[in-house]
Amino acid sequence: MKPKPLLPAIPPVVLIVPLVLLALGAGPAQAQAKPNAPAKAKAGAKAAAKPAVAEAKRFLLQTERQFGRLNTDQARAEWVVANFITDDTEAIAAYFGELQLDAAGQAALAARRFNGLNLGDADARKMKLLQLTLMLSNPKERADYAAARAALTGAYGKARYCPADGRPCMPLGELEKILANSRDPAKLLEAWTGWHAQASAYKGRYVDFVQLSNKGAREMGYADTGALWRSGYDMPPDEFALEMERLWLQVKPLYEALHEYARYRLRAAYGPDVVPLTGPIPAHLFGNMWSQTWDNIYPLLKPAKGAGGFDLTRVLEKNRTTPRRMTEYAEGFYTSLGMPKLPATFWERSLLAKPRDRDVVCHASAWSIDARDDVRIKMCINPTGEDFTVIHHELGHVYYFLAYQDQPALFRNGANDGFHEAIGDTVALSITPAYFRKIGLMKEDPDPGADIGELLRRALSKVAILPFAYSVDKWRWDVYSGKTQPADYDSTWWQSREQYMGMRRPGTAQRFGSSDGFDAGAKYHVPADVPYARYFLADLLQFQFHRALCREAGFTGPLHQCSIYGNEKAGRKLQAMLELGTSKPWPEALRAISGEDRIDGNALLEYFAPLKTWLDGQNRVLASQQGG
Ligand code: X8Z
Ligand code: ZN
Repeated sequence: MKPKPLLPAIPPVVLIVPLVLLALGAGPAQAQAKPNAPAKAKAGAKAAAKPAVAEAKRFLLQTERQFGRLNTDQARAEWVVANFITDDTEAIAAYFGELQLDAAGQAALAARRFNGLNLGDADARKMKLLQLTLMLSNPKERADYAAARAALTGAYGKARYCPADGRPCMPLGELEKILANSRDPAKLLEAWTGWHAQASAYKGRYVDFVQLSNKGAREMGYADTGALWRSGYDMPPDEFALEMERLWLQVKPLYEALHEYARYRLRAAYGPDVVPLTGPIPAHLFGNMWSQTWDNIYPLLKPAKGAGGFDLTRVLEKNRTTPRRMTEYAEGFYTSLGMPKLPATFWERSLLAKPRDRDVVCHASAWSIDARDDVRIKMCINPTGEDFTVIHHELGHVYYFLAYQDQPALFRNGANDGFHEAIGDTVALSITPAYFRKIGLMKEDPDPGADIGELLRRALSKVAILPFAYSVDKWRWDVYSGKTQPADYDSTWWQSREQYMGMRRPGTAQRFGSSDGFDAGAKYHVPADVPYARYFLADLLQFQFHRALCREAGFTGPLHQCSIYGNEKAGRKLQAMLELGTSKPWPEALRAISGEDRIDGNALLEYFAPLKTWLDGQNRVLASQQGG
């Protein structure tokens, strides 16, 4: 997605909009914004006399009005380029990106004049939100920044692996299918390497982009872009980094138990020459291009007893479920909670299937074009269990957009970006066997003995992603701070994969990549410059939300058996939080739904507690069998 570090609070496109991120938390923006910034800008704060409160309020009104128009224009331009990647559409998107960057920078500087005035909570928050942005005062640098951003997303969207032996070129979607379905290590390695090699082509552009982005962050007084990103959480940036580490340490033992179990089962499937008994495991064996979720290798990992026989992908394929039907299933979940049906224009304007005749950015995204009812998704939907979940995820963004549309423009955003990512996933946690039975996708009654299988399947996405989601931005923070230099992009990326995920670069050569390699750039969010810490937060928050909503629904059994499908009382509780947008610091939004005011791993750990006991038991047995 085209992030927009520009007009912070009015993300035309969310899903992935870093803009969104920037708009968030309004931490102690004044504290971070050191006074070096205005030195370069004409509209410096120092020159002006102390402004009056009335002037500040007028400024906010005007700014919110101006941003509305600009954001809509930019969202349209970005929609067009993401749906038709050509040199011309890229240039158009870059043009609007540049305008928006300029306007956001000007507004941020102007907002600074009002820091310290007694404006009341809401307006003071708006002023802080406005300052969570980049500012590039030099027009050429602004143009270069916007062009680099458009070119990087385009390059990712157009990339293809073309085998040297003349077989047809393969886009990412086809390579992902090989990763998901093949069990031949050589084929897996070819697909993995074929895709990862693509990113070297745009590494130079990314290096330039990082420099420009940092320049923009520094003009606003942030240490670098990473510090700006970490400032979006209603707390000082250093504190946020510590919070992330605290949360990771909380859930690490569960990940380690899953990783150990996966090792034994992969070793049994691929043999000891491919999967070692100790040390990092080659990354191409986990069923996913980035090894971030492992659902696709469930057949290799499923328990001997209690695996459950239901295979959603098989059912969806057998029913020839269309992309539209998949989306209707998801809509049906939200309406069962008392939420409205999607607007007619959603169906007319969304892109739900991969077009055959042109390049599009297939990475799923949700869009709010006009901050009102013009909401859309863009996703190349396949009839798979994985996409069934992703479509619920995307509609979570869409229902959030719709819920906060009556907030003032600067508050039309998630409580923080982790909240935005967590809503659809919270709903998807209620996709249980009992739910499938209810909506007729499953014909038999759910097998009460299949709990561990269901929990394991869920853990392969929700637990497996934790170290990935934590470490992507840990790596990027070092890139932005300059601690990691371009020649070390690959080596530090793989050191980080090994340290947090227990995985290594596949293949025998280049264990740590090469000095001109850019394996990190093979992950969408890196060239698209979408911050990733949000997914780590979302992974924890969704279990806190799920637990709270299940309680609201009066459910008292184990968390993994709860589905809030059809429960309007739970729906109202969720909707009330969504409607707040980002009008309050996020702990207040969290309190409104769950009574808690800290993001915490305990709900996730509670949900998976029966699985953890089972994994520990399995690992003891498997370790003794395999001589570990
Ligand atoms: O990018 C996404 C969504 C759109 S916000 C499809 N996700 C992350 C990813 O694919 O890497 C969802 C979970 C993690
Ligand atoms: Zn998302």
